[in-house]
Amino acid sequence: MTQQECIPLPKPLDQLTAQEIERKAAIGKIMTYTLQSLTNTYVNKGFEWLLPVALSQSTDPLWPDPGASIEKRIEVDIYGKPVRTTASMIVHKLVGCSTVYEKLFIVSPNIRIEKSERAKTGKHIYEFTQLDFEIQHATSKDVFALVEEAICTLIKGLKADRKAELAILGRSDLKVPKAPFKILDRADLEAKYGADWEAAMIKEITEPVWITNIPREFYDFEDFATGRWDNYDLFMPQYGEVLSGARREYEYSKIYEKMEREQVRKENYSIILKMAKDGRLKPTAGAGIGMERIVGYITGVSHIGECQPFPRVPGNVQEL
Ligand code: ASN
Repeated sequence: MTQQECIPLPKPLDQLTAQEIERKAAIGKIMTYTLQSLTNTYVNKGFEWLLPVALSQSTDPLWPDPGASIEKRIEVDIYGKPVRTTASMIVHKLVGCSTVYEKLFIVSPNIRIEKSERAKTGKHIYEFTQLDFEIQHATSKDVFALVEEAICTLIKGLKADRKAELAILGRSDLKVPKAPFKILDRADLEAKYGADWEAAMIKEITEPVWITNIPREFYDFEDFATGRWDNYDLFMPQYGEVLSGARREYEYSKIYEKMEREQVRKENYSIILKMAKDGRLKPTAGAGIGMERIVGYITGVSHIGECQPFPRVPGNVQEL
């Protein structure tokens, strides 16, 4: 059996032993501290904190995305109209940031019914929460600087204020990263390590790194002249991805062309298309920090479902 196949799956609350309750409580305290520290950083920088939605006609297509493995999309009728459960609030972010809220964030539940075999990765859950933010007229560099500050402040704070919990979790050696983080190009990594570049790169790095230029959904900015994508993922050493985001497309002709190319259903994105056509979609940049992923990194759990009070492990449906 490989190491991945023997990852112990997170248990429901009522089945935890006394020792497991102590660990779960320590993870809970780290999650609370993380939510407070990250949201403080954004609020203090003038971001508006929007409430999330669960059902919309338009949600993230999650396509084409080399990392996606969605088994089922949830669509129901309400009031005679089809709505989908939120896969991410990217569309809401683009519309909100182009109209009322120049800098915004949402602590948003995302439902992605991952294939059952993804239970083994320890990094996938079928409902997760992201701190999803967007900034008008921002560049990728602006996003890098903001996230680096938010993460370094968080880890520094945890090391000072949550020593006991980090000790319970065997994470007293957690390192405060050194900003600015390195920026690497996905194409270079692919050339160096091949298709499985992620796994190889994670093992080698000792500090967080930004990976740019990843072909994916229509809303991430692609330079049609060079084929380069102005988007990014943040990877933590010995762990993996904790954030993804981009500078965004805002020109009608490019968005239209990409939707055609990728066969995205245009009728689900009519607000985006209309606003872009009218010149009302603004250039923005943003990203989403996976809360269970970042807390999973900090706490060193073997499955990120352990960071959820009610674990959402692919293939495992519990009473709560
Ligand atoms: N939150 C991501 C972003 O801002 C989108 C996603 O979760 N698919 O680009």
